[in-house]
Amino acid sequence: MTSEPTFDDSVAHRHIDADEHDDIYVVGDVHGCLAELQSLLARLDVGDDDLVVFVGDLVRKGPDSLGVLDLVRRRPNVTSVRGNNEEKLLRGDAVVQSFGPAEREYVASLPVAISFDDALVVHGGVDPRRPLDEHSVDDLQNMRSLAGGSYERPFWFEEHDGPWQVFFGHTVLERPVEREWAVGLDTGCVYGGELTAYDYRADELVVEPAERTVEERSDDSIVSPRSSSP
Ligand SMILES: [Mn+2]
Repeated sequence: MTSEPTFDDSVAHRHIDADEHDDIYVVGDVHGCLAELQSLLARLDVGDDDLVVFVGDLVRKGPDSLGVLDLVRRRPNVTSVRGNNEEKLLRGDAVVQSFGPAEREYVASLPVAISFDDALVVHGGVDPRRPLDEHSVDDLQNMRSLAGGSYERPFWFEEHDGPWQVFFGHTVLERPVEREWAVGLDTGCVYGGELTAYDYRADELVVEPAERTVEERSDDSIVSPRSSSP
């Protein structure tokens, strides 16, 4: 598939021409873990012609939301989709004390979906039972279980079979999800796991271990991916 994905009018979408970039990296939930993000970006050796796309949840829970946001918004070739934690800020359901109007304006400017080639980056995921243009902002930011309960299997990424290769965060994973049509990158850095990037051109994962555990998370809300279907 070469055409751009189409969305409901309420969903802000940005399409990026992959040909304008050399390396492309997609990075999992950062949640204010600035030190790990700096280490990861140094390892990736991101240049001006490369592209870095975050799956959202740059902020909240971790030690330095402001530092992470500053790093991302300063560079034109670094961008992010809006996660449910950014959405909470915009809706007034959460506050980051260090944020002023400029930070809030930047968060509001972030799209809910970013696409390039056949890749689609959203925070939560897509519902394979419905066409893409029938997804709300909430759907794309919070998608997880297809069974109703938050952590009840099957998860959407176990059923999704294209045509978009979806990169996502939101669901904290024991290890990254690497399936043909779904790549899950939230390996719980803020919970003492790792910060994970996917190198799109090389088709490989780059993993930065957490320096410390900032928040505790119960094991039943950390998902262990099943081995991929053939
Ligand atoms: Mn998150």
